[in-house]
Amino acid sequence: MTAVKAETPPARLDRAPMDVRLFTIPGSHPGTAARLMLEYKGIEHKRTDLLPVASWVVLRALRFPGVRVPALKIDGRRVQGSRQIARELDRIAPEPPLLPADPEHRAAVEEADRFGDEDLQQAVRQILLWVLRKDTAPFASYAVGSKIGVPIGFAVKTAGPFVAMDARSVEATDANVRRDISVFPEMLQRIDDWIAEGVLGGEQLNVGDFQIATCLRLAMSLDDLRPAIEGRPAGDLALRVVPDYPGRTPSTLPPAWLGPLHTSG
Ligand SMILES: N[C@@H](CCC(=O)N[C@@H](CS)C(=O)NCC(=O)O)C(=O)O
Repeated sequence: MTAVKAETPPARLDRAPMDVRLFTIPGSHPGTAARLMLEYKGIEHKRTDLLPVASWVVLRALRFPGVRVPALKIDGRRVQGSRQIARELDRIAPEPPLLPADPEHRAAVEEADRFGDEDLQQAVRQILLWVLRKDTAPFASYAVGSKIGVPIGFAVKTAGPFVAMDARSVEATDANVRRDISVFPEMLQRIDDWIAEGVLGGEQLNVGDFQIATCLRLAMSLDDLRPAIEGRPAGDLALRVVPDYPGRTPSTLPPAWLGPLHTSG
């Protein structure tokens, strides 16, 4: 199916100007979700791209409560986490809403948002970090369009210990990655079902769309995962909501682990 660009409404001019800065990491899926939700709301903002792990120190120094991105400063206030950011954006700029008003639709979108934030996001993160720990070279491709403050070649050369720390911190172990891959087809089916039910992929996008589409786009940057996603409703949604996503990682995962992706659907 042809990718249709996400409809970005015109920036609202009747809002008092705000000083907004997004802190993210190159290729971060929730970081991209936060950026796209800001754009969807027409909220002008600046962005600081941080290197993984170094981000922990910077966010602490900036007095954010946690060490993960996305982190947002709005007129001096600090909001951290993609779900919290979505709700704060709806509070400060209600139109267009990220959470639908209809209670039933809202509950379904909230569950999709939770699933994206807790389940899908972590599965994709564990798989990517497992792969990057074997070879950091693809990291450079995720930094295209980012301003990380050091030459990307230098960042890649020195990335090994940081990626290893990051992989440890998210428990990107063999067992977890094998489990992630084995449940991936069920996850994709769940997303296809939400699209069929109108929870996701409607005319008006919602937080679940941004949360899930960005995870899928990051997953599609992995040559091992992309064929399982593209050409189905979940893949079409990903391309519609996130037309551009940096990064490409060649096939790296042991072929024996990929069996569940080939036997599905
Ligand atoms: N579920 C959280 C996850 C936040 C998270 O783990 N972000 C990752 C990037 S995707 C991070 O900050 N990692 C730190 C690092 O890589 O050093 C959210 O959506 O905000």
